[in-house]
Amino acid sequence: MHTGNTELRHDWTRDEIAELFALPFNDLLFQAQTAHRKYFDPNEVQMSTLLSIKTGGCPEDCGYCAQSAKFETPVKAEKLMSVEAVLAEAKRAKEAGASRYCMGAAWRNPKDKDLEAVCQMVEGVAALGMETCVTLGMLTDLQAKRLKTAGLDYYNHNIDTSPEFYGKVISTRTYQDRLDTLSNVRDAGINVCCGGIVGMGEARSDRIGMLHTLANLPDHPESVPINMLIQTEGTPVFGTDRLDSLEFVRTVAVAKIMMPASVVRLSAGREQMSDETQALCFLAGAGSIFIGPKLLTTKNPAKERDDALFAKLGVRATPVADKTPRRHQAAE
Ligand code: SAM
Ligand code: DTB
Ligand code: SF4
Repeated sequence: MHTGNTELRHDWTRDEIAELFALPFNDLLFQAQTAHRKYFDPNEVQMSTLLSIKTGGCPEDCGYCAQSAKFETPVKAEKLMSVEAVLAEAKRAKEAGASRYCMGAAWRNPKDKDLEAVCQMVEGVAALGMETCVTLGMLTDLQAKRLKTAGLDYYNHNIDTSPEFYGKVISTRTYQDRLDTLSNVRDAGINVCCGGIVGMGEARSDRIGMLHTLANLPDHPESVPINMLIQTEGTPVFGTDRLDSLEFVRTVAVAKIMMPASVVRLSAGREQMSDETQALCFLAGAGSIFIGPKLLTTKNPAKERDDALFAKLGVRATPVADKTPRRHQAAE
């Protein structure tokens, strides 16, 4: 049984992961916080801001997503934003304290012409002194290389859930499609941001299966977003029972123990979470969040609420100039 040493493992069994999930809560959180401290400053949280550069009208049928054209949701399809408009938003996010700017597009995959516009956005955001991240759907190896030459720091592409549950949520592309894009991103030398969503009606065994896939990739993703499902009326998963908050915290903690050198991101769902749940997520090793009033199409906590929470917890933002979270030296 793994006890939180500094070795990065890629040979986790599902039984071992189930044992971690079943630990008494205090033991689990202690182990996760201990693992976190080997690599990160425990009072620093990296802050990113998201922007939907191309909203809605997506041809995919991801059952959780308000942007799919297959479902009747309140989200209206829009065109790709102009480079100037994106850079103006990025500047505001930097002034509000974000060190990374993440741009998302509701595409199955980018057309080469659109990719050129995204590359200009990446170059412009990097020139502002922020890290860059984009999430554009599936990429070919050439497209991944093109993004790398534009200076892209991170590509977000989630496996979303376990291989078994995946087909219950998405039918228009396969788990293997996701893995192929991740491998193209990795081979291009771009940092990988890959995680998933919980609270879609999956079983604990699916959360185990999801973390099993992530930690057993040839390299752990540098960033592992754990999203709590945000329910939108009209999507197939709308009306699913809300996942217990402590099970969410457990998922963050197990992710941290399995991938201690990765930044586990407390991603979608903070708006609906209590301060106490968020504090437990930080204790469980979440080292990164989204700030700003909006995620892609849904609400994120207001600045006043976040500032008050960070002050109460003594949490500091990873400085913008630092760009990457500080890692303790001995650990790698
Ligand atoms: N279209 C691209 C794709 O799917 O790869 C990029 C954008 S997509 C919105 C990025 C990720 O956001 C999804 O993979 C999913 O994990 C997450 N996401 C989307 N809708 C969500 C929701 N309602 N609640 C929580 N996470 C969500
Ligand atoms: C990720 O894992 N979570 C972010 C980001 N990657 C792109 C997206 C969350 C989307 C939440 C629903 C919305 O705002 O539309
Ligand atoms: Fe499209 Fe991405 Fe939403 Fe799936 S998650 S429907 S690919 S925007």
